[in-house]
Amino acid sequence: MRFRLSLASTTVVAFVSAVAACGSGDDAGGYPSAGKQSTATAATTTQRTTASPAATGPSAATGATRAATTLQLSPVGTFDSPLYVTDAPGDTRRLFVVQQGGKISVIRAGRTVRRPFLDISRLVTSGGEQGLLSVAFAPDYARSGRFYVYYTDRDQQQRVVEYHRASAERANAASARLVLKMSDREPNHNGGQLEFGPDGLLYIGTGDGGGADDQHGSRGNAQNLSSLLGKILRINPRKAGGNPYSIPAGNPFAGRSGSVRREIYSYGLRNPWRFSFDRGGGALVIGDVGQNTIEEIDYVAKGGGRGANFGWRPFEGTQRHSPGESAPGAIAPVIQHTHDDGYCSITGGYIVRDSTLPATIQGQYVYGDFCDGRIRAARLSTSGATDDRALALKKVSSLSSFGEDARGRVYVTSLDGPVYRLTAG
Ligand SMILES: [Ca+2]
Repeated sequence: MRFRLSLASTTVVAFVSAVAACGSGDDAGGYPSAGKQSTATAATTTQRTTASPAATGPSAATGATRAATTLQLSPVGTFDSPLYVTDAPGDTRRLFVVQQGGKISVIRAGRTVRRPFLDISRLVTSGGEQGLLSVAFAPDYARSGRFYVYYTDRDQQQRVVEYHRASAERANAASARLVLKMSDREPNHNGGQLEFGPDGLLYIGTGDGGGADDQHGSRGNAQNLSSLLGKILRINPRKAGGNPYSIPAGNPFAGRSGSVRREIYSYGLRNPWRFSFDRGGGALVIGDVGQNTIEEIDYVAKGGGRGANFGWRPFEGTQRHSPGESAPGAIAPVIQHTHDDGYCSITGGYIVRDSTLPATIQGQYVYGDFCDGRIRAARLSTSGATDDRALALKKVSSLSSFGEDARGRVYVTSLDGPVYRLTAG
């Protein structure tokens, strides 16, 4: 994620300008994931032409009912630097909008409740890529009232903190319990997504620590299994004995000893700013922000993210980034977009399962890019992406995030303020 406010920061200048570091064309070793994207021209969109992309769409000629066939973005409110939307299990009346500065607001019956659900602004460093970055409500929230936030603290470290609600529209600010704190030397690449997976466990996206080129440590953080950075982590966030959380027995490195971090679920990520699980089938889809050249979407079928290596920093997309380094078993992206084409920071979205939307979009992944601003859709599988195209919707400036509620409705946030819902036109 590259926020507008960060444009002047030296770290982001490094992010967008160090072109000389890339594009070497060094193909040594190739990309190890045969059967995935096979093109050698990494700097193009992975887009396979299907003979009949409409085969999965509605049949206008035979449709007995006139289902909606177009989409639109319907405004749901305007906020102060919104960057995430979700709802809480068991409560379909309210939406929660995360704002970068440290507030979570409630929308009820189409109106924004004046008093925030949570305001931890005084605890948060906000600006650039830092701030209050997401919230996740526990699967048993209706009973337990537990929820989790991810934010950059006043010491510029990343924290996952548990809170409890006081009422449906008010958190108990005094209930804070630190779950996980990650030291972080750079202000950029902070991950920030929290998501309860289909297994009820908490998944946490972390950035590679920042700077540029995953520069910290002898081989960076993302390939380093002793670091929590550049990963998707999986934990049971409940307090367990004297520990603030526990390691699920099924974690890929749960049986390792030594310095390997047993919290790691997936690795080889640069900045998985937004990722999601397909509510229809459990696939994991990750928007991993690129360095200077390639933005990527990664896709694995249900369970396929366990122990998966997504290739950074040896590879940026499928292009060699760090010559001579290996990324064992790396899984290639299913979609790539280049900075040459105006992309700068991919914004991962959701596989659409909202039955009120047209059939043409059902089961397809919607996503975007912070700079490009168009909302795109594609059909994803482990063998690649098809029908990747921009939807006929207005551009969203500073496209910071997507969100999804319990009914599968999809939302889009602009860091400039507006929040929209994707609706039938
Ligand atoms: Ca960082």
